[in-house]
Amino acid sequence: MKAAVLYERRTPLVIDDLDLASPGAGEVEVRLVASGVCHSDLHHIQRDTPTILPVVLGHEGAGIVTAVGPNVTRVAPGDHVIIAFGPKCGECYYCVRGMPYLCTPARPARPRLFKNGQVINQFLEVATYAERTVVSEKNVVKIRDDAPLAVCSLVACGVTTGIGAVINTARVEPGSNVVVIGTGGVGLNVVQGARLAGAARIIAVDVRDNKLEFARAMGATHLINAAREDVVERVRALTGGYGADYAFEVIGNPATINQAYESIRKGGTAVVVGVADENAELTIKPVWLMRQAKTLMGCAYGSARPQVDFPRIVDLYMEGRIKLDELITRRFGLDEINEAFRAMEAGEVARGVIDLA
Ligand code: PAD
Ligand code: ZN
Repeated sequence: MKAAVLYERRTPLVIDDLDLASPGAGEVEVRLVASGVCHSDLHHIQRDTPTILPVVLGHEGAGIVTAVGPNVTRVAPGDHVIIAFGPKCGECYYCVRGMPYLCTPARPARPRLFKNGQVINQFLEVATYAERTVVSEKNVVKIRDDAPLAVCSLVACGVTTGIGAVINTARVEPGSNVVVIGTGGVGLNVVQGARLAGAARIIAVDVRDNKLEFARAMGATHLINAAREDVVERVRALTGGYGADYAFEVIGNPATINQAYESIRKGGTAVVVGVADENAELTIKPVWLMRQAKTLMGCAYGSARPQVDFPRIVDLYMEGRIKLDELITRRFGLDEINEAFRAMEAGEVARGVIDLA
């Protein structure tokens, strides 16, 4: 079975032949159809993170169930599924409180990928840059058969995170003024989440004009190129001098998190979606946090409950209420995965997708 392996940080992924375990109790095997290319994967290539190498990256996948182990009840062979990344034990402190995006399982998943007997780790317990994967049945969400799977792969991370940040995390009210800083694969979905929520103004901020044009197509009403314009000043000017009700940072950089915080009005909410470097620190004056009564919040995986949110998002797409096809600028073969990361870094694509079927 072919998969893209990260053997050493800051080196290209290697397309390698790996052995995949048969599904054990509570596990399923999925033939992957597609996997989106998310910046979070790139962070683990470029940065020193807690992820243990060697690892098969990829966490934005969809496919078809090919086999199930004993005691599997949620899905059967032939089912179309979107894969939800990260542990989803269903029993820990967070899972039972409806926050599976914070799942802290008692035991890690067993190793399922091997090269000559050596364990190869599965990124976030899913490892979707591969032809097939074996995951817990709790990591798969059955979806309707008539939804195109390649497009639905994006629901596994970028779409759910972006729309979820607006709907679940911040709970944006109709008529709000919303700023989205960083309109890449995830930020574009914050833009369309804001449209779905009925935001009045959706102010897209990026340093690349092509990204801003993508944002306009997803529903942004105003565009700010941060390379040429003062973001905070422009946002204030567009919001009657007050600042926005909500700002979403979707890059992962302390300077733009500060920009989000400065862009909101008194009593407004700034949401950090971007994943910052492990050692990055943020400086905010607590006295202003108090005086301006602002809220600064983090957003993991769009605060989503995948078993509820994935089918809903797929229905929204199938009813023409959200755009997914427009997110996919380019498709790549598995052997072109390093080129797909280059294209993302160069800002050439809204989202790249690896075709695996
Ligand atoms: P992307 O590379 O597609 O988009 C990033 C965008 O930011 C690009 O359009 C850049 O041009 C733009 N950008 C870069 N610097 C600036 C700047 N100074 N000002 C304005 N715009 C800028 O990445 P992505 O959308 O796949 O991911 C974005 C972040 O979200 C990244 O940190 C990723 O790790 C994180 C993420 N978080 C979660 C979560 O659960 N919170 C889920 C998925 C991704
Ligand atoms: Zn992601």
